[in-house]
Amino acid sequence: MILQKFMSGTELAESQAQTIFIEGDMESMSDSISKLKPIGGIKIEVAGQVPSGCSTSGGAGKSSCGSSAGPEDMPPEIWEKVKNHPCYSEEAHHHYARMHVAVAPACNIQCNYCNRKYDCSNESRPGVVSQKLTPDQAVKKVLAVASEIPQMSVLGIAGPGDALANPKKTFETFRQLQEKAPDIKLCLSTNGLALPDYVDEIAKYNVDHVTITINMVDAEVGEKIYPWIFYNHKRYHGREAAQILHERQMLGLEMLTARGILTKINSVLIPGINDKHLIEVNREVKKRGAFLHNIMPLISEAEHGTVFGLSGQRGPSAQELKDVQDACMGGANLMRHCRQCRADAVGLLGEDRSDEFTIEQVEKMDVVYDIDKRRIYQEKVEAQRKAQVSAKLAALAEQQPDDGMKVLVAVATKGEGKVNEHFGHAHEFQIYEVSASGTAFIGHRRVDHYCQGGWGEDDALPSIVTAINDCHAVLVAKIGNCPRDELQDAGIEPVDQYAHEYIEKAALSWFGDYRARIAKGEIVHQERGDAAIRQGAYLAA
Ligand code: CLF
Ligand code: SF4
Repeated sequence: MILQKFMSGTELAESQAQTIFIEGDMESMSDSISKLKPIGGIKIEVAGQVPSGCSTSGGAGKSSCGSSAGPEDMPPEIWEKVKNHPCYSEEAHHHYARMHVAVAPACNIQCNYCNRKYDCSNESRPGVVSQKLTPDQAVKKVLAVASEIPQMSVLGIAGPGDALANPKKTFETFRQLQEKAPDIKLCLSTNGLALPDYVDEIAKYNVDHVTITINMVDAEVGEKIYPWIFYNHKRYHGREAAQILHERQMLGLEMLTARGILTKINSVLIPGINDKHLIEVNREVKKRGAFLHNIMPLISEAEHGTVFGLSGQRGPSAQELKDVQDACMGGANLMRHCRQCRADAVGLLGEDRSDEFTIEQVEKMDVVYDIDKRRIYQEKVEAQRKAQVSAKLAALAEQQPDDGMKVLVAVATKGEGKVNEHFGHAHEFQIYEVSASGTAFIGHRRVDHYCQGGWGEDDALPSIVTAINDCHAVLVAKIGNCPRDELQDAGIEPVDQYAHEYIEKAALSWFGDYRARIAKGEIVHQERGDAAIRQGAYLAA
């Protein structure tokens, strides 16, 4: 069956078409999910239960907001599932890596923010292209990566089309991996159209984590996002297409919840189309047992050839994204550390080591999958995590009473939860909201490298300042004099005295010092402005 791609209102040439494979009542809610306790004041609901509303007021100050929850916030069996999943646990994302294998090229719907010359934009930034693999190649690659990167804990299938529009390849990959690498968690991402047909198979292969992209719960909104779907051998358009997609997404979510499979909902924030509507989406998915809600910015450029890119539909600013996320606090738990990975991503979130594992390189590798070596390494990671939490609690104990002040700080890190990256080497900054009551991860900002092989790239500096313009300080392992001066001129304090310390401890220590300087009259606190989310294709550093 041939499904053509859609681009700017016209069908693309048959030669660019993709082959698709389309095959194919609520049970009682699973014990595990219905037993979830409130997380940071947020209660996870299941269908049929009355929402309890929000008892929190915002991100900062809550150590266990959303996906940053810890073992004390949930039943042990849920913690076991999320504790080393870098997407389902914000804390884990500093320490554990994921990888994707691009075995799923076809798709069964069209989104206006997608041009499928590139990867599925539901998990990826637009404009990136992954190397497609057969299931056998994919399995070999997973074993190779897991041997080289022992903290690689999750294998996800996230395109480059839709995992469930390619069920044979997706499930054959999972089947082999379940046998050959039983310690690796399996994860998939889907638009949800085919989901109800495959829930049994998802459960059969112990896929514990499923992401569904849900951008609307109202077909009137949906018809502005989805021009068509292909369902039951027929193409549907407009509102009818959006209505079918919506019903299938809700059914699929309910079926997964009933089986105790953790679900994450991805929503692309499209200003003017679904920005206000996402609160409703958040409420509806929470009712149906979603574990996490990941609200991602639309990235839209004409060069991507998407309907939105060509029509000039813009993405949100950093403040607009944060405002929508904050407005959803009290609903389904929020994920804020998504990196919109490519369909063949490898490594920690925010780093991309896919270039080290092309299929040509993997074919030449002598792979020895040593499960004990991986376990020993991961035990060291757990010790490091505990030290990170202890350091944060100690820094919190030293704070003066909370006077309501909250500021953002940018952090340069290359993992392990530490301030351990040079300013000039950072290709992203992690953003934390800090108050005397705590720290909250609120997002990341991609930037161009400042350092280009030994010298500073002055052209990159204005774009870095724009990306972190809402921050009061930037915490780095090291920084040169030139960028230091320019950051200070822009009102952003460069801070390197907490090099190689844990991030939360460093941020809290700087914040305590900042307030002390204000109290002494050495500086005056000023509000910061908005920041820009970088558009355009991601180029691996
Ligand atoms: Fe991949 Fe997605 Fe699984 Fe994670 S990614 S299939 S849940 S293993 Fe993670 Fe990447 Fe964001 Fe996805 S950061 S795009 S949320
Ligand atoms: Fe593109 Fe993914 Fe939407 Fe399919 S589901 S059209 S691959 S963004």
